[in-house]
Amino acid sequence: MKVPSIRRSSLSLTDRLAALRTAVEVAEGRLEVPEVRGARSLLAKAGAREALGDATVVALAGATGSGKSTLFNALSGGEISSPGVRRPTTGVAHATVWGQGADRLLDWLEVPRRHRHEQPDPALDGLVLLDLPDHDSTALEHRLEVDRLAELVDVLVWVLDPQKYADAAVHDRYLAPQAGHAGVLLVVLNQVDRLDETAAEQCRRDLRGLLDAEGLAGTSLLLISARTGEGVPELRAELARRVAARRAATDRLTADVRAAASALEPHCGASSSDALARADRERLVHALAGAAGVPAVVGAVERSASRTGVAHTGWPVVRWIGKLRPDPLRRLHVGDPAARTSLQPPTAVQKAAVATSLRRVRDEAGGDLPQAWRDELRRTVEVREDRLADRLDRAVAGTDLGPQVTAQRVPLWQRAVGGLQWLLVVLALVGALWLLALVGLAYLQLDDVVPLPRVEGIPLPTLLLVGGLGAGLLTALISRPLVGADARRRGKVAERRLKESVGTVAAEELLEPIEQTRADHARFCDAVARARS
Ligand SMILES: Nc1nc2c(ncn2[C@@H]2O[C@H](COP(=O)(O)OP(=O)(O)OP(=O)(O)O)[C@@H](O)[C@H]2O)c(=O)[nH]1
Ligand SMILES: [Mg+2]
Repeated sequence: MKVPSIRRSSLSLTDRLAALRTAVEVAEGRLEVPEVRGARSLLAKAGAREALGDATVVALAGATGSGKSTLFNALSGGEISSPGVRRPTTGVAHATVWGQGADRLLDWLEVPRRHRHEQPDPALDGLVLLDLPDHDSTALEHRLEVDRLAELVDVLVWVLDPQKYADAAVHDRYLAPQAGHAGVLLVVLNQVDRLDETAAEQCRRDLRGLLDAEGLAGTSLLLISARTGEGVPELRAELARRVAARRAATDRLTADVRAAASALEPHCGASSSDALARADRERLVHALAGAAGVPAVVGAVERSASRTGVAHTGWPVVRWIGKLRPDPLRRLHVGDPAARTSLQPPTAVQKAAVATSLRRVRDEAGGDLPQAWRDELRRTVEVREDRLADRLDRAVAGTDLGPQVTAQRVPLWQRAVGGLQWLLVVLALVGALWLLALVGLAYLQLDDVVPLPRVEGIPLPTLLLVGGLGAGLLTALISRPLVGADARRRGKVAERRLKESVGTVAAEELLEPIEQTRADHARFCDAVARARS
């Protein structure tokens, strides 16, 4: 006994072909292996069958009143399409489906009226029978509908009746053009119950002669009566033969698709590992940051902040010396995304660090993928490596290093210390001038006239001069480590922002393409598995 229902409950041929097509599309330009080429040519061969799937679509066509709907009902085992006395009766196509599925097919054929045959009939499993409107209709849309569906179906059954079987419209327009495609055509002469045996035989011979003359000698001709059921079993058997032939072709194609998918499977390998390890990503960003000169920029930010800090909080007597040196940050030309920086190109060591961390990420992403996909990952990365240096430099140039760096903002405490320094200078100056005045008074022997104020026994002008200078120096010394800490803090902010920029470049140029390739690999494997299932 046949067990088509078990096989058919698995994936349909259409779905399998679609899966194989997905696999081939993903592999396009990546896996140039013979197996992919094999699958591609199989798909080309499958061609239009893909749309129709495993079903065998049979349409009943003919003139109005020839008995299409009556025959359709007789085959379908119930009154599905109403036959009628008023012509034309059937306006839209009706369908009866034997077995499961076919919904997508009928959507594609745009047949809205559907009926599922109740009694399972293994011989007809997979048959989709359509009752068409009349081809010679007074209603134009009927004719268009017939022409449209006649193009799409597998088998066209022409239902003729004893009165109009020789109608030139049918023969010229529909039957004769099918010469050479005799296999897709089946001609039935209906309503033979209305003829006696001699007349029926006469009609049969006459019609046979017509068909032969049209080049349709290979087309079967059956005499039937949809009303009495005469000849209907023969028609059913003929349809079963067509279904079986179609099913055999489907089975063969299914086997071919499965074989093609099996051949692709070795290019799938074990599933790749999960998302890239955070540590490897970080190591890559760190190496890229090194090559892009991030430490140099951070160092310049720190030195620049130190220079400004010292310029404000340093001992005014010597702090101008620092200003003679140029700002290290300005020299690097950072802060303009459109410009190139003046950073040194990466050293051999930095380049090697990038290459190593990139290889690690790639190897990890490659996991246990087959060689072809690992090669693909390598190519994905290589393509980007060339423009990486330029993108990194622009990213570094365009990074906002923090408001304090960009606006060269001096912290409030440094301004306050700067003010204090000037105050101390003024005090020391007052002390110095005072002492100078005392020297003058002593010269004029007037030093006893003006009393000299003292603090704890120390003359006030001396205290002002020495104290002012000493306190200034001390303030500068105390401020130094604070300036350093502030510079390092700014350096940290700059470093974080620079690494973010480098991280974005790494993600866009390297990590995302790698992830994309991995996702494509997963899609490929999934499609292969489906086509093979
Ligand atoms: N005697 C006899 N009458 C039939 C037979 N088949 C159909 N008829 C009758 O013919 C008339 C037309 O039948 P339909 O089945 O509606 O014809 P149709 O081809 O579907 O017509 P349209 O839908 O208009 O294209 C009905 O009255 C049927 O009862 C048959 O085998 N013998
Ligand atoms: Mg009808």
